[in-house]
Amino acid sequence: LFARIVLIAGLLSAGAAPALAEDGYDLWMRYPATTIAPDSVSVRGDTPMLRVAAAEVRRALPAQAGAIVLARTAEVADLKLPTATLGDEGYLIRAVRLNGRPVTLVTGNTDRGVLYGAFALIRQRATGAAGDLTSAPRVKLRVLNHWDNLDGVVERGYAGRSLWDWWTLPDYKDPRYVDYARANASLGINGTVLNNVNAKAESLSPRYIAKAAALADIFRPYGIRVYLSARFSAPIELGGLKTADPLDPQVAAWWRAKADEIYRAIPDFGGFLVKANSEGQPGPRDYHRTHADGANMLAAAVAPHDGIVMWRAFVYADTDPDDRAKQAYTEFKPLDGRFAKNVIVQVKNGAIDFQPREPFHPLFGAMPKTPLMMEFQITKEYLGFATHLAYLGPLFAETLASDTFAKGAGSTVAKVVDGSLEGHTLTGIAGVANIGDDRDWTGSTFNQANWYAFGRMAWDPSLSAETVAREWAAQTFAPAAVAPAVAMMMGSREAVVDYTGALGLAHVMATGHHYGPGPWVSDLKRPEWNPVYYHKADKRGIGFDRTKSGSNAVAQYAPPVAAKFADPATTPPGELLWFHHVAWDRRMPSGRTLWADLVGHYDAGVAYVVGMRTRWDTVKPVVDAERWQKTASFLAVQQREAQWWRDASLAYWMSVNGLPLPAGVAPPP
Ligand code: GCW
Repeated sequence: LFARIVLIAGLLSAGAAPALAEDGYDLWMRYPATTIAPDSVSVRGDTPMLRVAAAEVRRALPAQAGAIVLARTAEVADLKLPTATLGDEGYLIRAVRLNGRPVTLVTGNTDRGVLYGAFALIRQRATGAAGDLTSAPRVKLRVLNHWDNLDGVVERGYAGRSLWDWWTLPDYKDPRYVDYARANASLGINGTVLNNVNAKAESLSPRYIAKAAALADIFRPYGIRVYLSARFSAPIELGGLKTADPLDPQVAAWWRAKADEIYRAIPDFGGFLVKANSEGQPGPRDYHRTHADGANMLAAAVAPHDGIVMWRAFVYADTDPDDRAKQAYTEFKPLDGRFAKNVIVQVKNGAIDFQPREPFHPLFGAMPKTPLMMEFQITKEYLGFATHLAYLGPLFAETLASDTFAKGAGSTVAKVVDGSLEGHTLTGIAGVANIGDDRDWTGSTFNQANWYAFGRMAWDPSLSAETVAREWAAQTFAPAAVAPAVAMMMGSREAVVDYTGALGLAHVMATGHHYGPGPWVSDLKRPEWNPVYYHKADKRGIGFDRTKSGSNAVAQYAPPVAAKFADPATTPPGELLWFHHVAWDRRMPSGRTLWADLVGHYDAGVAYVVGMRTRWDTVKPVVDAERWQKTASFLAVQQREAQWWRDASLAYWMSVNGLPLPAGVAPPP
């Protein structure tokens, strides 16, 4: 009892503000204990969005923040600010005089611009930056995809169960939904797909529409629109129709009525996301129709309400067993120009499936008449789930900076995605969320950085991974921990590449759960389920020949890119085995053989993890105990498992190539 009294007395004397959560619940919004006097922040206008913007600033900024005014540009027109470039989501932050008084003005052409400006001001102050700021997003749809099932299980989710408590919605509104919205708004994320792309028809039933509407109501003031994944066969399952054929008028009418019903409940509903004819999901091809037929039929249903359809290009069936990497291009490229105006095709960053490294997807740049949106995977299905530390900023940046050469040099994936290459205005980036109901949202502290980086780079695809890492770390840790954290983060994804299989190896993981090594797996029913199909290691060499002498997947790229990838000498070493079957004794740019290089990469990956542990030890005095310990424990797991990846993989490669370990490398225990 005495201890409790002391504790309570201590809390009281610490002031009214709540202590920062050591469990990571506050994400990068770890606001100071004593905040700005409420009347130092004034708002011109009164709307739900302006109210939450002001509330956030009041909550976030320290006492000495000075006077702050939030207002739409129309309210401060007399200042003649340069607001033309802000569009309807951008913001401007400036030191100005209003009514003779110096203030920091946060403005935008719309409430939404003001909201994003408010969060930008908070970020600016928290990261120690200063000065005027102008920014507008380069991508229109910045969307999370939740692979959340209606039973609460998150497919490929490693942070607990779904945030959405479908059981108590729509009546009970967990306050956590608001914090979710705040976190997303702080990054400029403006859409969320609530349910798994492996969708159940029931998610479109009246019961679930009401639940989704409750979430939409909560998210609306934060600028976040709700979308739903649609199961293509829903007209059969929910509507009792005999078919889901997209050209059947009854089917189209069913979807129109369904869209009308959804928009009655959610007037700003964003639209549908669809996975069709992939991994057993139903789709238009079941009726010998094209993806365009399917997408356009749904697009017509939402068009009267300004809705859109995000149609995924991840088509994975047994139609092209010689090279799975070619399927999406083969099916979609011929459909360029045949999609309705409100359809955007959502393409994964690479042609296989979110591997630690993949060359950019050949569809980018190949469908000039069709808006393409990027799909990144924030959840680390193939990069060690929540336990391994892998900062994905470099992966996102690498893909976005890749040059498609679609219209000559400089035709980067970023320019395809932001629409500037072909003049598209419907643009988007999706991220498969890593969020669950764990206290720290993402299963680990450093996984929060991946959510953060996704949002920031969706807003501005030209941001560097390091800038974003620094920003995140500055808001997440004490100043003394920032540099060590950033140093850990920056090479962490490459380390995962190294210890899971470098030089362009892919899909060498264990079956099903995708955790840990499995390059030896060869007995699964379909050829392309087996890792041996991807690495094709034999006595002579290793790698997938995707040149003319092999599957010729290189031909799916624009000629200069195809030429580069067709020749092992000009293929970047990091993608070598993706495109070529290479002799074990081939001389690499390093001067060593391929085999020696590969072994070196495995070792480097393990060594990097050891280095992260050492760095993390140095910040122990400045990181709270709970977050420090969880990360330290996970790093220990990561080291053990990096060694497991290396040793198991090397033992297998040695059983294939019969080669000894290069000198200087310790044999697996
Ligand atoms: O990466 C694979 C995953 C599946 C996922 C699928 C997809 C949602 O292993 O779990 O299903 O991709 O992207 O549709």
